[in-house]
Amino acid sequence: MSNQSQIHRQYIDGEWRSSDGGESFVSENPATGEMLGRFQEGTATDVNRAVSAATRAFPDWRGLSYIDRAEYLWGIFEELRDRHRELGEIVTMECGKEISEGKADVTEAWHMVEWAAGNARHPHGEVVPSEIAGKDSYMRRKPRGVVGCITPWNFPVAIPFWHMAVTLVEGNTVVWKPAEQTPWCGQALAELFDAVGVPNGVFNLVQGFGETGAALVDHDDVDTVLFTGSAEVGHQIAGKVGSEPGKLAACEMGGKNAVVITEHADLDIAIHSAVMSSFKTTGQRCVSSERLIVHADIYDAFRDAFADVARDIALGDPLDDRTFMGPMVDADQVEKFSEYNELAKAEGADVLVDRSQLDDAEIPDGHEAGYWVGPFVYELDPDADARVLREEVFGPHVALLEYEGDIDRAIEIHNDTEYGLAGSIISEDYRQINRYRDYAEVGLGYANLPCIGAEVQLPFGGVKKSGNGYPSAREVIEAVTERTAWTLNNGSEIQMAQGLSADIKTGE
Ligand code: UN1
Repeated sequence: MSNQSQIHRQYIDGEWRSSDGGESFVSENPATGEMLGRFQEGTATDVNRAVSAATRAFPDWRGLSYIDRAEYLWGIFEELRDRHRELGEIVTMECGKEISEGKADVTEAWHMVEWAAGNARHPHGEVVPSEIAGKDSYMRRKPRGVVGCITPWNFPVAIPFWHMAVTLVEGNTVVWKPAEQTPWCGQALAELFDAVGVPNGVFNLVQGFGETGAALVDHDDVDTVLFTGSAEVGHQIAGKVGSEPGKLAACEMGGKNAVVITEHADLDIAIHSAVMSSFKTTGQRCVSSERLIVHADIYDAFRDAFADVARDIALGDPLDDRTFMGPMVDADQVEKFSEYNELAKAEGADVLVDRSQLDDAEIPDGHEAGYWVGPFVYELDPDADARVLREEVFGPHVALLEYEGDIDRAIEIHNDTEYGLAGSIISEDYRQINRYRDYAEVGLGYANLPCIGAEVQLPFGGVKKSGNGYPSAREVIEAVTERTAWTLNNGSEIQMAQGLSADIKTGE
């Protein structure tokens, strides 16, 4: 538990500073309803102070070598590893995902830090030949300046490092606003930056809600915004920032992801992959699958087995390692889940499993005030004109869609959504797998695996409504640097490419 007697402050310019306003908010354990800590809410003035500090820190920070900047990150890498269990428990207590997921979140964070800091010693850019023998051309990168990072609650340690690790090593400075549901994780990470002695102003933390985030996005001196979260907010940010010359937003948003299970699937792999894709993190990953597209030849066997697991899946205290599903994150998320479950019924769904209202006996002792739900699984015609087949719920809400015909029919159903983040195919037939690989509209694709669990050394990003083309994790580098195509003349005369004359002609 964070120190309950104090109201945690913002971390600005290397100091814990009191917020300009008098407002504060609490972090709550979604499994128990217990208060975990109280945090000051950042105002536009606080954001302004943080951005000024980051702006002042930028020239010296960019003046360090990549390797010197990375040294600070190695300090954070050590801390994340040494405090794995403790930080994993904080993640689990604050966002409700079970302990193996809480710890994996911290592991994913140190993997990202390791990638970014290790990359400092790797070649950056390319040497490119010129048409003119005496010219050398190179691709070089420069940092963009102050980067505003806005991160979600469901990966409260990993995703901040997707944003910040590469950003800092590339020579930018950061102002970070964590999700309002997970301020304690924000506090814990700011304490890490403080402990390793990152120069003042290079990293800054402001806590708060959407208004605090908006002040960061709107700030004139924040040219780059990294956002991971809901499509609704991401599109607002992308629209706003995109209309301002010189500004850039890299937004990673949700999905309406699917697992395709063909007539050539191994049934055990299909069930295992579908259960993990739909129910890990209680369905609250942006890569979670809310659609299972199953061939008619295997449909009945798959449906019966999947529904059996959904009826039995172990809900419980997320700190107990026998638990598979913890609670949802908050009351709003439970309400959204219930609304979409009702909508599914209204849109003609045949409900197979409805554990949206749990019996008292299913709720772990001492956890009555938590946000408990179980799986909601239904069958629907894949051609139904139904919002539940196209809109993201962000919960254990899963449609079983039976199809007939070949792999192209499955891909047609798969692509019938505005989103395009993650997807998976289960098949023993390589031709079906390759067809799906080439035509499924996703940024992250899997075969004979769940559609979750991307690793940091891959770019993480979606297509269509799921992202705006600047993937995060490894390839956030594209968003936080400007590339220069640089050409140097080694000769003593100017010669031009493309046969362009370099002669200066005058009247004489
Ligand atoms: C998210 O779904 O919100 O691919 C992020 C995964 C994780 C990250 C997911 N590495 O499941």
